[in-house]
Amino acid sequence: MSKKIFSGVQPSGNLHVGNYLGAIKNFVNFQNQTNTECIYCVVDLHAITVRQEPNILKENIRETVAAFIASGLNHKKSIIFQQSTVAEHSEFAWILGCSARMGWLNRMTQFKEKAGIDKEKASIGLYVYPVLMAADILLYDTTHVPVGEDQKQHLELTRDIAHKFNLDFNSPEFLKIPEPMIQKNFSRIMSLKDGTKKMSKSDPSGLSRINLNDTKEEIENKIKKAKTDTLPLPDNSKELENRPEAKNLLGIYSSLNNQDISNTIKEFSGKNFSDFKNKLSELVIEKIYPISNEMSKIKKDNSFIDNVLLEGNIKASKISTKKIEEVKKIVGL
Ligand code: AQP
Repeated sequence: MSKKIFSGVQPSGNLHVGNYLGAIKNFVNFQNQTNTECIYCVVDLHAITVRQEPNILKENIRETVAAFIASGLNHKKSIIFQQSTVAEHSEFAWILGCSARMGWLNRMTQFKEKAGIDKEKASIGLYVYPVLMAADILLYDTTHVPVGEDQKQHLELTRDIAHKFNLDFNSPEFLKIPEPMIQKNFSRIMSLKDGTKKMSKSDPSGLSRINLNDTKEEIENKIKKAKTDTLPLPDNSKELENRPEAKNLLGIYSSLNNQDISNTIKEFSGKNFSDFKNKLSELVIEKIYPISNEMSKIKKDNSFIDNVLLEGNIKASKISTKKIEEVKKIVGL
């Protein structure tokens, strides 16, 4: 059976190693598989659920495309496009919002985390964003969605909404039920300053994450300052359970090197953090710095980036216009 892949990244700036290892690296793997059609979206409508500076947003949209291409995506093989240019996403989100239930949205933990204590002041967009995400995915008859572990609950909601819509309108199998593709190992990269918190674009501390556009010196400095504990590195994975920072750094090393954590543990068992951090810096510079370098070259050519998006927007519109027409017919609009 052929696969249809859809995933998105928010152009909210500060793209980091977590976004790369949890999502973008996988996007590239799928692109290179046979019988697989890939659609990757710069989800700008998701980004504006929290305040974005208009001029910076425009730049961040281009920067996200630059990160996709610098990481190995090829716009001739995959559809790369900008969500807000394909109006069917918003239109479908409204229709799906009429099938989704409040109780389901109330359970979304990401809303609770992002809205904080005073959730009355959060935007309605932030609350209903998982419905827009469902529309993004279901519009393209997606079969598989590669995402980081933090998006698992939203994917389950997407599946529930699709089931409910098919049931409500007596159209079994009209909306395809997508499968999440979450990496088994290190699907959640943690902050360099707190191994219990997700590495995140919006963390106010720049030292908490390695950005995809960091210089070699910035990478070295951030790894040097990353939080650790005082013990030498362990010889078994069980011991890592109570050592979140050690677990995270060993995980980043394993994931970048495409190796099992057990091999990384074997390599560094008994060593102190400063030796390990030197090796980790070397590896991050080897794997991430070329992406950073390539991103700055691509970013110099705005017309190239704009053309990549224009090409992708046309291809995405073609698919989504057809699907929304079918949706409207089923709903009776
Ligand atoms: N720390 C992470 N580890 C693994 N995967 C991650 N992803 C994000 N953070 C990590 C995955 O990256 C993809 C794109 O994420 P996004 O831009 O849509 O938004 P997000 O999940 O909200 O990412 P951030 O960095 O945490 O942004 P802010 O701070 O704005 O909320 C997704 O597949 C995500 O799972």
